[in-house]
Amino acid sequence: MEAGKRYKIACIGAGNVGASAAQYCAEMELGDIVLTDIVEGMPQGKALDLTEAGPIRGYNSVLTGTNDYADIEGADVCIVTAGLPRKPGMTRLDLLKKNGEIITDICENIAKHAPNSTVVTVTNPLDVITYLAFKKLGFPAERVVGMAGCLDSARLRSFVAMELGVSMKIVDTMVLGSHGDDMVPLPEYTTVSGIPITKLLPQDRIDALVERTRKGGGEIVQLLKTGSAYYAPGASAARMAQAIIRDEKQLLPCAAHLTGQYGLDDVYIGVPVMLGKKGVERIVELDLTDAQKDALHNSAGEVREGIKGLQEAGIL
Ligand code: TXD
Repeated sequence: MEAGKRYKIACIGAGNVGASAAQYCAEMELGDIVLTDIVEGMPQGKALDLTEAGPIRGYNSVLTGTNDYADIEGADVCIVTAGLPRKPGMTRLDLLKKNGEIITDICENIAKHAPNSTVVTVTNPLDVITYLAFKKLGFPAERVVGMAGCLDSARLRSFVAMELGVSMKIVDTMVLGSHGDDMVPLPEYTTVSGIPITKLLPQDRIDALVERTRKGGGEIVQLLKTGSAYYAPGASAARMAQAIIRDEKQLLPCAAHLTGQYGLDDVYIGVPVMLGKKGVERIVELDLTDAQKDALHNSAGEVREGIKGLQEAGIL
């Protein structure tokens, strides 16, 4: 963190996750925040509403809303949540193409107006979209990183804490792989004050918590009936922005560009990443069991399928 510098965070997509990320960034006073969306008035309204919460919550971030990408000029971090939800009758591939077009347009604008920023992608399908963003932005891979593992691990951490009746603050975990059903949780790296949960819980309970994490997004969708999770996703994106802006060198699970690590090349997938002011400053390679390695490779296979879909559609 440079002394005296005011940082700027652009939340591109001011829907549920984007606005929630903006709120958490403001609460942590990470910098000034620009909410951007195609819907006229909505980002402006949310920015004003969040500004009016400032005196009560005691933050001094300046929040603005806009429909004009020129306003993201000079952003240090761009959090990209823009996209469309899947509509009835739409296949996964239809959604990928639609969101692929949206992300392509956004990346052109980020490259033009915030060429030195670090980009945190959130839009689904996360790993494929992050790869697309990396290709379209033309930024070094260090400055393009995807948010999913932070959320998946936060879910597992909260489930473990609830199960054991301990504070969430003392539960830590690492979740690898792509976002969704193909995630690869690592129970032996899931600890309570340093004690692996494999020593605290029977295998069937660990399996149940891992399964609940895998389906974590769906559980919320079912309860909400309309829309999907946004508090924890927003908090996770803000957590990554915090690690970057404050140069924390935090080890967080993030979608990063692999170039041979874990035996995978030229794909984005969730791995432990050291996040600091340069973005992805290091990718940590853990010793995995053969089953975990296979699961990670399966996960990467799914991501490659998505990338192929974008290539066939002429988007990549
Ligand atoms: O772990 C993760 N990565 C995720 C991902 C966790 C939760 C949500 N995840 C995905 O994030 C979700 O599947 C979506 O793809 C995004 C955003 O979810 P959110 O719940 O915030 O969706 P909303 O509320 O529909 O917001 C999307 C906004 C909406 O306001 C649109 O008007 C806007 O995106 N949008 C655009 N903004 C700017 N520019 C363009 N072109 C654009 N198109 C749509």
